[in-house]
Formats: sequence, structure tokens, C-alpha cells
Amino acid sequence: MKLNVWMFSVIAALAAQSAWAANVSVSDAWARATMPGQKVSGAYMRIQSDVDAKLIGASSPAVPRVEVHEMKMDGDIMRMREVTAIELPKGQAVALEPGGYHIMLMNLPKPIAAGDLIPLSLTIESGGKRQTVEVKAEARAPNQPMQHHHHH
Ligand SMILES: [Cu+2]
Repeated sequence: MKLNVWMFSVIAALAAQSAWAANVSVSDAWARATMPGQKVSGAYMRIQSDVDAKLIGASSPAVPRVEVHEMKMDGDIMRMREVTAIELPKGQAVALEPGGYHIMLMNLPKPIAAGDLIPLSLTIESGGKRQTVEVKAEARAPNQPMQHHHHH
């Protein structure tokens, strides 16, 4: 039964492959277009992994400094901070969105124009192993100015 042996080895190879790499899908990746002189921006997306995983970092050949951030209300002030990891529970889409988790793009050498594609490499860890997921975030003009301050 040569055929059966061959089929078994194909299945074994597929199983071996999924054992060391999480299946990570990223959708709706976008970045906020910037005003001239603005040195920072944010990138947002939805990430889903087929195993429990974590987003532990990001980088970009187009952006000198990239950090993973969380935005939270601290009293009545919106603050953001760098986080070491964003949990990606198995099978759950995790949203990086304005006002929450985001990829911070820093020290921008030039403004980001609507339509620009920002390449991002996401570092995903699962089961003690790391893998890189490449994403292109399309820049969108903000619908309204970024609200850093509330004026009353
Ligand atoms: Cu930030």
C-alpha cells in the first residue's frame, strides 16, 4: 500500500508545520495619516491566531521606532504606555484600535500620506516560539483630528 504511506507522510508534514507556527491572520490593517511636522502616528488592525499567542513586538523598515502601546483612561486623562505583550487568545479576533491597543509609529522621518502602505513586521510568540508576520497598513486620513486634549 504505497499510496497510504505517501498520504500518511503528507499529513505528518502538515501536522509538523502547524506545530511550530501559529496560523495568524491580520485584517483591516491601517495607519493614521499625519500632518506635516507630526512625528508620531498609530497603526491599527485585527489579529487572530489559531492557537494561544501573544504579540510581543513590531518593527518597520519605514519607521525608525515602533512600539506596542495601550491607551487607557487614567482618571480623566487619556494616557498611553508601552506594553510587553498583547494576548491573542486562541480563535479570538483581537482589535488594535484608536483608544485601545495600537502600534505606535515614532520618529517619523516624513509625513504619512493617505494611501501610503506602511510595512510592519509583527513578532508573534506562541508555545515559546517566535514567528514574524508581515503586514502592510494602508494610511487613512483621520476623520477628525486626534484628540489629545479635551477643551471644556
Ligand atoms: Cu501610543
